[in-house]
Amino acid sequence: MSKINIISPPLYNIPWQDCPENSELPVWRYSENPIIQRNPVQGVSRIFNSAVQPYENGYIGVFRGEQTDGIPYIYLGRSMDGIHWQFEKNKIRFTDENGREFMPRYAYDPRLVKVEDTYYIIWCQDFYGAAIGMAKTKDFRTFTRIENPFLPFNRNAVLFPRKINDKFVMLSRPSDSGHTPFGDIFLSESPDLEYWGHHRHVMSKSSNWWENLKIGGGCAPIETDKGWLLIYHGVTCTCNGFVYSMGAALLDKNHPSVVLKRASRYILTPEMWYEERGFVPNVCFPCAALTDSETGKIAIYYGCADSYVGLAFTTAEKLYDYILEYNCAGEGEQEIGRR
Ligand code: BMA
Repeated sequence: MSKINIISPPLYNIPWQDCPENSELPVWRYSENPIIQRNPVQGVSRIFNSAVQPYENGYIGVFRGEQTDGIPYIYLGRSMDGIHWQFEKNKIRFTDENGREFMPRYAYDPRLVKVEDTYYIIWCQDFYGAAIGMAKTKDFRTFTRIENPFLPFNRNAVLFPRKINDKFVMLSRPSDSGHTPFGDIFLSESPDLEYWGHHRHVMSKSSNWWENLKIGGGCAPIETDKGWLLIYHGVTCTCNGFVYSMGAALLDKNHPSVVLKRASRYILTPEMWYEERGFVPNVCFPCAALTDSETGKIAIYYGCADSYVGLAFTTAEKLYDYILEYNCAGEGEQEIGRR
């Protein structure tokens, strides 16, 4: 196994199960999945595509809750072990910079990223079509909206967990307003989280069948001494609709629009009943990863069939070895200029 070190604080109580014998893929599922069942909160029929962070002595998370009127919003949840969650009854109330209430018409697929001493929630909302919503909090009591960072149409925005070359860095996936049949991952930089520029192309969909329609950022990139480990989603189209799998790549540490390596094979694909059967069948949609730098453990939270939350595990070594073994990054992916 190759040596690779995660650069983050240790997380001694990371949710964990050892790898079962004969696991062909580098990622394996929690045996008690799904960890969140249907109708988890009054007025919410399904929770999926959600993100978590260590907080105080346990964990906190932002959860996509599909209300019983069909409209998605973001709900706050707390957990001691990262597996059993208690949700707040009411959706998160955002305020704008002047303290006035700001509630998007809908909000879905939240990511939660801590940069320095602030937590950022990034989601998809309506701004003349699908666009990126963003808010910040330090205490999970007040949530201040950051005005539309990007133009429509866009989805799957995820921040890097630290500034790079003194800039905030965000991945996103420009799209259309429907069930987008295309899409690559791009990167943008900002000195202040308000003004974004230096937009660069990172990765395209590929000729690998599982990701030959579109791709999109998933978990916040994981910093290692070899570069940024990116766990993302890749989509293919079948006669019965889209299939969402998880993929992995390694981005350059100082110039993360450069793809150093990229696995030609998925790291997880819908196989279990809770991934294959639900409101939208055949969806594994990664949104967050917890990491323990002492052991290299990684716990991935992913949405299952737009109906449940699942937990899956890997290690930095296993993921890195798999990316090296099945690397298909092309030379064009390694220039900065074209981007
Ligand atoms: C995408 C998003 C995700 C969803 C996926 C599969 O376009 O809407 O929230 O999980 O489709 O339905």
